[in-house]
Amino acid sequence: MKVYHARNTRSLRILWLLEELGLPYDVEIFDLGAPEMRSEAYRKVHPMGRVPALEDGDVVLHESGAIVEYVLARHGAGRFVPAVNDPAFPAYLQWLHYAEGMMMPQVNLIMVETRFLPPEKQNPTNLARAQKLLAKSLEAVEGGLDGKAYLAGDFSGADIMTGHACHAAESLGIPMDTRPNTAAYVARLRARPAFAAALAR
Ligand SMILES: N[C@@H](CCC(=O)N[C@@H](CS)C(=O)NCC(=O)O)C(=O)O
Repeated sequence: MKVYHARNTRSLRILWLLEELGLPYDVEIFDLGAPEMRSEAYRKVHPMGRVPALEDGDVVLHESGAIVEYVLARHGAGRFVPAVNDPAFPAYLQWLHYAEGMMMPQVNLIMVETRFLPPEKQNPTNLARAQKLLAKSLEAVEGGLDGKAYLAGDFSGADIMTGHACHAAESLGIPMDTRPNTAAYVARLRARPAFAAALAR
């Protein structure tokens, strides 16, 4: 398998998952926003020139959540996914999708406002709104973690998705002191050897 990756982005999820599964993979690393990401060749892999993307033989996939589901279904040997009849399965689906549905749009906005736009184009109102919404989206995570180490029973693909979004929120300065479950969760995820190995690639 080959993963297209840029540091400090969602593509970390795919490296992390493959490290958790102990699967071999190649990685091509872009500088985020570099012209190569918009090249004709790369647009055949990812039509929008973004990361992550995955090649697995003839299969070419983009969308981090779809890649997580694909890798687990084809190569996971049953790991990191509760069975359909497992009581944790509905929560697994919810948190697998919550990351991209509720959290990452705000993470994107904060990144754009604070890191990519030149100062004269930055909009403090948009930034404040995104920070507020991202903090609000963490309330559900905080509740979902009550009495639990992971979001859906044992560590799962849901933690790769929403756990990574929590890691991103913390890295962007969303306060964690009022969210003890989430703070401990982010620390727990970062302490996993596979997470560290993915960061090191
Ligand atoms: N929903 C997509 C989002 C992909 C995405 O927006 N990736 C960002 C990095 S986190 C990117 O490649 N940005 C580069 C750009 O916008 O030019 C996914 O989960 O894969």
